[in-house]
Amino acid sequence: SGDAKPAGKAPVPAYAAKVATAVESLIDDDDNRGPLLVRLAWHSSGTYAKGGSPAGGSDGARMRFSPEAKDGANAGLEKARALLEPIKKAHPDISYADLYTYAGAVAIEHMGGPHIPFRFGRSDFRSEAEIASAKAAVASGRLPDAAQGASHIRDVFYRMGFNDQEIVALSGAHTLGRCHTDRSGFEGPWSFAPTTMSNQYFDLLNKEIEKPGYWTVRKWDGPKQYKDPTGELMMLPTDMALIEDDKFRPYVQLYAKDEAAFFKDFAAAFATLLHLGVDEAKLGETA
Ligand code: CCH
Repeated sequence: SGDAKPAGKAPVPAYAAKVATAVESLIDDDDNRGPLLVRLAWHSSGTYAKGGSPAGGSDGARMRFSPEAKDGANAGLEKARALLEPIKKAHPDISYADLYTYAGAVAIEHMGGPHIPFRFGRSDFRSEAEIASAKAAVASGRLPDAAQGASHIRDVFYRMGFNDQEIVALSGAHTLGRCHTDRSGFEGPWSFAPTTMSNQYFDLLNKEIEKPGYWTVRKWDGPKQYKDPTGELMMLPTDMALIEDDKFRPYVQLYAKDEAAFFKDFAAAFATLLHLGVDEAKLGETA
């Protein structure tokens, strides 16, 4: 018979829209959850090493188990995973690995950002032992250290396969959310609207270029961070590195001027990030 379809990519699963709605209501319930979900998606994916052994990345949802569950860089993300647990219970067919990344994509769009192209198909490890026997355990140290500078940022993101423009675009996620002393040791939000996706982070960094001295080192007991003239906002040393570095700085200036360019570049780079290390053959159609 002539109507057999060639084997192709799996269609977007039927649960996708319901999961998206459930994630959106989590964000609407409590303003602080969207940024936390974006951080979960990023830390799930950001362990990737091009050509690395283990490769890392979001496939497998290893953050539920040691060593990633205990990585200090992931402090606070147990809260994000707990928030998503009822959604996993209600939609058991979605893998944790898809859920942890998809929730971040949904959160970006629901907070006013661009649509993030997303493909389902990741699978889950079921235990620490299974991760160990697959030699897939990723030791701590692959996620960036906020106390460092441009060369460290390049080491980490080049390892994932990103270029300078993509590094700056991805960093714009810091418009969202805040630092917590009991998680990272740093304190405060980067922007005045931390639950709205915008280019405000770049606008605030650009103020330093236009008026040097806008950001100053905060005098306090905690780790080195910067404060703005209002004293309400903060920047990390890695954020300031984006304007100190000659190759990063032009992208900060571009995105400060042009939010549409930021959204377009962010959507592309964040989509790439969420799919790093996932076998192309496992991934379905783009949602
Ligand atoms: Fe980030 N980030 N991030 N970040 N991050 C923190 C919080 C968020 C670094 C350090 C920190 C990205 C890149 C970097 C988010 C998204 C992204 C915190 C505070 C630190 C420290 C954690 C706490 O205390 O709760 C460093 C260093 C880099 C790169 O060099 C990238 C890339 C993304 C996403 C695309 C989001 C969102 C948050 C807010 C989380 C919240 O709970 O509000």
